[in-house]
Amino acid sequence: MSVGGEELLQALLVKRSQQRNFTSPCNYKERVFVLTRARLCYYEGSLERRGGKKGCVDLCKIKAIACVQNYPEASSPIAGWYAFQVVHEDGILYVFTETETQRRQWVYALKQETQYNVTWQKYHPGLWQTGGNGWPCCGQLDRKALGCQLYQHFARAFLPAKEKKPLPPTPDQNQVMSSPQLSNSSPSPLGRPLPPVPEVQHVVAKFDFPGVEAQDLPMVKGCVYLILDDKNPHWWRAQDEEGREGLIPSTFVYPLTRSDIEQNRWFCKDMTRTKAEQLLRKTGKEGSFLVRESSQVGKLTVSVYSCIPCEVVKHYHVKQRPTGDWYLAEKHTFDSISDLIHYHQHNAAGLVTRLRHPVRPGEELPSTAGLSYGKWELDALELTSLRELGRGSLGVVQLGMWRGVRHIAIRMLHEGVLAEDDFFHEVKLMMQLSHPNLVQLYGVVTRCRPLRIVMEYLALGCLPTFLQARPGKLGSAWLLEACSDVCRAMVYLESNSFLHRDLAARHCLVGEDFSIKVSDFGMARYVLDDQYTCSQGARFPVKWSPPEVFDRGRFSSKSDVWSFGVVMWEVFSEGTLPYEGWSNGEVVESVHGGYQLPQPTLAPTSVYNIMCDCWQTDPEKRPHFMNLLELITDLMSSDSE
Ligand code: 027
Repeated sequence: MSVGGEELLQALLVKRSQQRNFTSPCNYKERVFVLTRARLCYYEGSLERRGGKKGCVDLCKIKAIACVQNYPEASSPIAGWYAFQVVHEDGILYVFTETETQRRQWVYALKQETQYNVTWQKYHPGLWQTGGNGWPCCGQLDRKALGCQLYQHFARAFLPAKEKKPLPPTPDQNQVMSSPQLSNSSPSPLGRPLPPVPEVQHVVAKFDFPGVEAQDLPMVKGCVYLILDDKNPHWWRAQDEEGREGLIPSTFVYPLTRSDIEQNRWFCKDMTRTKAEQLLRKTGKEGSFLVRESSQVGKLTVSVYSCIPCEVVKHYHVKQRPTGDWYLAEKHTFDSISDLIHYHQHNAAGLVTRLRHPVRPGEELPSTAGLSYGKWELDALELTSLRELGRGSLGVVQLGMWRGVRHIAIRMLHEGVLAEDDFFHEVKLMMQLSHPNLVQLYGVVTRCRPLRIVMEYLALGCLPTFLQARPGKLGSAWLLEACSDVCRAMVYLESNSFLHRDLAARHCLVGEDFSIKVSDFGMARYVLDDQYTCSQGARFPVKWSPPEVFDRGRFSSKSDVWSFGVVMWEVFSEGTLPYEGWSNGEVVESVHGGYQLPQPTLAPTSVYNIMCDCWQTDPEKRPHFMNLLELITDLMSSDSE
């Protein structure tokens, strides 16, 4: 086969004809398009019987590849088809595909093949209109008018993974990493310098986002978007390749500059050792594996499950030679981590088993802050109930669906249990709170009865029940991690000057990936039941309250800290009720006398000391949540690996 002659793609697509007379109506022709490393050519005939060559564009002459908005009349032969353009030295070729997937495939491949071309600075994202209508994107009437949008080389997103350097440390999760994978100095495979990395921030969609409201920008998984405004932490203004703008949920994307390995099915960035073990054991499949960030900053670990001859989870550090090559087993080294994993998917080569089944939790959509931006009142007709999850004093909680696409938890409020006006006023603020360890509030239904509160759904139920069902199974590393999840949520609330007021293990829920999320934050203020709100009441959470709260009703972040200590106790007692069998009065009396809950059997003294820090009588002496998180994180890293 001749150099560059290998066929990368071939398909029957539609091409818009290149009229010499630019004002005459256009017509469309079916052509067999063939992409090789050197050329994009099109032929008459069919895929089976390719006819004569009708045209060809040398890839080195291509200036830009971009999707275009197709605006045909309904009667047009290409109505409903997807368009892209090939801007080259001699003109523009418009090509139409029947599906979005096919368009993506062609645009992706073409961009990949032309990524080192010197590209045009500006192009027209719109489709040139014949009949005197000009460019729909900018309104200019001259076909040769300068492009109206800067051409971005998105192809960088699709470069093969070459992680020659260790991953940079990530000291601050919130700080967007800006270290480019490809520096200007590194030569490209073709020996030409790479174009400079743009300053603007691009992101890649982790999931399809169909868009909810007109203000939203629909996203396709794997496509790249330009961020125009990220001032709101949860809903960002973004632009797609066609120049359309709109809002996207920030949890659906990751920054383009991050390592390509994150796109792999087996990569679980934030997974800890204990969560990995639990997840892998749950699969019960020989060779289930995942790759995660090790507790040593900047390093990766491969965790593999094997059940032959006996159940074990092995953790292998991904190591690197001074030459830059990666390896798990000394004898087998690779240019990239992706290559390394690929090899061990087929060869055990020193591992307990070969890497058979990539495992990644959270195929479920991540939560968004509200179901769409600025919308807190939901339409009852868009909610469907599936089954009852549980009953509380406020009402029944049901598992449901929103618009048939997203699982939700719906709390149906009993009549008169909540100070409705005050609560619904506060909802707008509470919806702004968004954190991976908080159960997201999605919105409310106030236009019809029963009133409903719609929240994020967590599939494994409430924490005490989860713990009680697994006695002796979880181990103190897992329990400590559960505490750190709760603590992270509380650091977030404290930093937003938001008090929980009723933190207890029963208000913590467990997700599919075994992460813990805190719910019902701030709700206590709106409950009308005297037995719950008044510290003498039978339902007041005395067992979770410090003296200044049950004596004088003085809530503060430091009273939340006391409650957190009790939650730690509940966790390390595997879901046992604190002061079991004691009346509220007995608890008040004992705590006044200096009584503290005893050290749980599973809690090492280092952990119990943290609980006791939370139970200082003087609220000022209790640590902040941030200090607690540091203490817990220190114990976690000294405990494993
Ligand atoms: N809530 N509750 C659940 C359950 C419950 C839940 C929620 N999920 C609540 N978001 N998500 N399982 C129980 C289960 C909110 C989810 N099975 O009782 C109450 C799952 C599944 C029951 C026992 C596992 C073994 C707000 C807290 C209402």
